[in-house]
Amino acid sequence: MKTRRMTMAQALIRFLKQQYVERDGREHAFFAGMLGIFGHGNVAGIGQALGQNPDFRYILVRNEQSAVHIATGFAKASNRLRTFACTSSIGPGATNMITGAALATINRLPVLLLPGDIFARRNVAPVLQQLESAATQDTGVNDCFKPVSRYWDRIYRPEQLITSLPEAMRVLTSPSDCGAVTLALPQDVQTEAFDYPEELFEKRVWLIRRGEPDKLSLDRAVAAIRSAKRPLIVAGGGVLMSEASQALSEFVTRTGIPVAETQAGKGSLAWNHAQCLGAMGATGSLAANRLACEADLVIGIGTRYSDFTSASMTAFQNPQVRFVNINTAEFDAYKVGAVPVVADARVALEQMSEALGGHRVSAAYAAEISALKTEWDEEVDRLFHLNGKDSEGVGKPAQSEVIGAMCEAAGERDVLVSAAGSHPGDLHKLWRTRAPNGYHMEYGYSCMGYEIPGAMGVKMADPSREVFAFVGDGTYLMSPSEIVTAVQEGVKIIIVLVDNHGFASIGSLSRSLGQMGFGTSYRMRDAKSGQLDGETIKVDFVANARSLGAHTIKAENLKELKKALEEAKMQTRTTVIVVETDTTPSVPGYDSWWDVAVAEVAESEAVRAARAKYEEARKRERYHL
Ligand SMILES: Cc1ncc(C[n+]2csc(CCOP(=O)(O)OP(=O)(O)O)c2C)c(N)n1
Ligand SMILES: [Mg+2]
Repeated sequence: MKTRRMTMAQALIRFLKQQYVERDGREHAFFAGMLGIFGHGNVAGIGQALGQNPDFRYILVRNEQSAVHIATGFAKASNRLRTFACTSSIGPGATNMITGAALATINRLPVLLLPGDIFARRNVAPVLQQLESAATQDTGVNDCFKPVSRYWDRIYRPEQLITSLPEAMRVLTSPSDCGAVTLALPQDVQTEAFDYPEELFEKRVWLIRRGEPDKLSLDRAVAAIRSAKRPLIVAGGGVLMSEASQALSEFVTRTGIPVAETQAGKGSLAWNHAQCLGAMGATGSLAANRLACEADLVIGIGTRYSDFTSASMTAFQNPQVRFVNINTAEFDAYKVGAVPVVADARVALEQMSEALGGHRVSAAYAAEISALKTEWDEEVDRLFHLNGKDSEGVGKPAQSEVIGAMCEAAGERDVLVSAAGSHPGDLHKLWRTRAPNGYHMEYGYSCMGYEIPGAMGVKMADPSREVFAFVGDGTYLMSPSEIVTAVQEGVKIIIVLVDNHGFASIGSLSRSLGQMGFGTSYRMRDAKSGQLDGETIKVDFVANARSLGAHTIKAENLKELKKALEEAKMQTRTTVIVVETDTTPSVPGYDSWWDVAVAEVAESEAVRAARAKYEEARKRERYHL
């Protein structure tokens, strides 16, 4: 056996450079490089190896959590066919990545995490940043990655890489099992040499399979569709990951079956496709939610049925409703008592289309779909132009007007990125997606702080698309620092920062539960009351973003916002547009509900009233068995 003597870290980098994936005859390098921050736990191992491999791009970031978000945004925008690895030191650098790991795993997106770990040799323990245990020496903070990783290993000896790396790649490239993969790397082992077999470093192409459906399951699904009077498709993120938009469009054009989209699945169809009813569930459109309520067959494609999609299990009220689920993951395919079709979305849609022949929904149902769609499109137009179509607006715009202006400024292929706050709900309802992956909402973990690094990952995946990050003031204050990395890398994104002085989302949720918005707005502590109900805190976001290196623009009204968006598109540098909004005209809910449990006993009359309403609403929650 031919071998090559290298350190464990050098072998790892050399291996990563040789990993490729292939789907539909197209081949890509799987890793675009490594993101990270060095400390004593990785500088002499991974750091030395990266320095020796300048052709493997290394990106120095500002926060390890953001490194994972960049990798995740990149992986999602690449339909899981590419990602980054992330390196950190031991201790806090490593645990900073845990939030990112949870986010990636929940969203089923591949990222490779390489936290440094304490000395395997142990004789110098406790080392700086080591968590000690009196019960065992075989534990440390990196064990916290276990529940948030799809594959987890600790490399105590350099040769363990040889068996661990293929397992890591299997999981990262799996259409059903992918998520965060964590390989904890003790800092001494990273630097230890071993005679690695040359074969480990040969180019390897991982096939991303398109799973065929089982014939019997497909027959049952087709029979269910044939006998349904009011079928509805719920399109989830799996449609986009499988690049099945065209197949879905052909399937629904032929059959007339309408499509409601989850947060991850929005943009599966262009917004103006005749069968596209827009958002589904708690943040759903009037059209989708009305049809869901009476549907007798729900065809879930690539969806996990989160509570936002099922409106906390109240969305589907037809007593006869049945489900067909097309999913690469058996786990999701079997949810809600469905006929499970464990398969790739595109393949399943093509085969179902063929099996259904000329089958179409009834003329009456088709007319109903079309009328609801028209009604919904008019409602979105109204919310985009609250003061009429020609009004340029005076004073602070409403959030729906900001979304309207961004939608009109964005080109056909441009991408909107968001994650947490009041805008995911508004955007789910209102954004008009024109091309697949044009709507990038991280709503599996809905993590404040994902937006800016996530948008950077999206831009790196396809620099030909303009990328807009929609960011609340709360999110911005939590994590603005990756702007520095965007400037460093010449990655241009447009950040629209909506300043409403705190948490509009959780504030209105709190008020809807009778709690008066306690603790949700940015106010000074008042000397008299002793509470956070003093003056509104003013933060100069323009100065802040400029200090980090961004081009900045302040927009006082809708007219200035539209001008700012045009200016931002011309810029080559990351640009931050700050706009204060009027939160009074909020976007309503449309026949939807979300279960947030209210206090069962309380001194406040308003909370008691909210509890009574809550108990009533919960009666609509159903089991689908
Ligand atoms: C990391 C993290 N912490 C807390 C939350 C809970 N949360 C959801 S939205 C929100 C407020 C977001 O404020 P902002 O970004 O200003 O958006 P707005 O609600 O004002 O639209 C909070 C605290 C979260 N989603 N993520
Ligand atoms: Mg806010």
